[in-house]
Amino acid sequence: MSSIVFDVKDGVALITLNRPDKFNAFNREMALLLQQLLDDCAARADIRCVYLTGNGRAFSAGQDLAELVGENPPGFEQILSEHYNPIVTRIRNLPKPVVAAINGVAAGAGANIALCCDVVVATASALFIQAFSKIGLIPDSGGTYTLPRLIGWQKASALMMLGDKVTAAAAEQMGMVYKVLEDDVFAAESLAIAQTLAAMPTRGLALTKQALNASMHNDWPQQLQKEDELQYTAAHTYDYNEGVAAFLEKRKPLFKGE
Ligand code: LHQ
Repeated sequence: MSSIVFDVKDGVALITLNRPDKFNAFNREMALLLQQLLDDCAARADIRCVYLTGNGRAFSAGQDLAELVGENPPGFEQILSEHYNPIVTRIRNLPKPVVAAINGVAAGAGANIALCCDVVVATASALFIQAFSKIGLIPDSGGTYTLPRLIGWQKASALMMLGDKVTAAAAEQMGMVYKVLEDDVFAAESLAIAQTLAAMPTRGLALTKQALNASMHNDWPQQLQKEDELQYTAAHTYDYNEGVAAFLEKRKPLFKGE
C-alpha cells in the first residue's frame, strides 16, 4: 500500500496522505514521495489545481515519532532540510493553487504544512495542534512564519507554547483557515472548491500567489512595483483575453490556464 494515493481528475491532482493507522504521520519515504508528487503537479499541464487531504481520522500527525527511534532513523539534521522544508517550499512555489482539505486532526508538521496552502478548509470535527512544545521541539515547517501572519503574534505565540487543541470553528474564527464545512458535506464541498479553481484562469492565480509570496517581505513601493510587473504578465495571457471577450459577448468563458 502506497503511503500516498495520487490521482488526477478534471484538472485536479488529488493527493491523499495514506498512513491512516499512523494518523498519516510522515516518515522519510512519505516526505520524499510528497515532494516528487508536488514536482509532478508543477510539471504537468493537465493539472491546474492540487487538492491535499488525508485518509482516515487524521490529516497528518506530523513527524512519525516511531521512525525516530526505529532502525536507521533519519538524522535530526536531515528532517527539516530534506523532508519538511522542501515540502513547504514546493507548496509556496507551485504555480498552481493548493487546496488543503483538513479531514481530521492536523498536528505538528502536519498542521504547518496545511497552513502554508493557498486555500485551507476544515471539516467541522478537525483539530489543529502545534504539538511541538509538548515534546520539547520548536514549531517548524514554516509555522513560525505563517501562523503569526495568519492569526497575529499573540495567539500564535500562546498556541505554540501551550500546544492547545484548536477546534475547526475556533481556527476559522481566528483566521487560521478559510472555511469550516460540515462533516457530511466536507468531502464533496472541499473538492468542489478545487474543481472551481482548476477551471479558473490558473495562470492568473499563480501570479496572484507570486504577489502574495512577495508581500511577505516587500515594502509598499516594492510591492506596487511587483503588482505592476505581474499584472503586465497577466494581461498578456490567453485567459485574460478570453475573460474580457466572454464578458463583452455575454457568454461563459472557457479558460485554459495559459
Ligand atoms: C502516531 C503519531 C505520530 C507516530 C499519532 N507518530 N504515530 C521536526 C523535527 C524533528 C523531529 C521531530 O519532528 C518534527 C516535526 C513534527 O511534526 S514534531 C510533532 C510530531 N507530532 C506529534 O507530536 C503529535 C503526536 N500525536 C498526538 O499527539 C496524538 O496522536 C494526536 C493529538 C495527533 C491524536 O490523538 P488521538 O486522537 O488520541 O489519537 P492517538 O494518539 O490514539 O493516535 C492514533 C494512532 O496514531 C496511534 O497508534 P496506535 O497503534 O496506538 O493506535 C498513534 O500512536 C498513532 N500516531 N501520531 N506523530
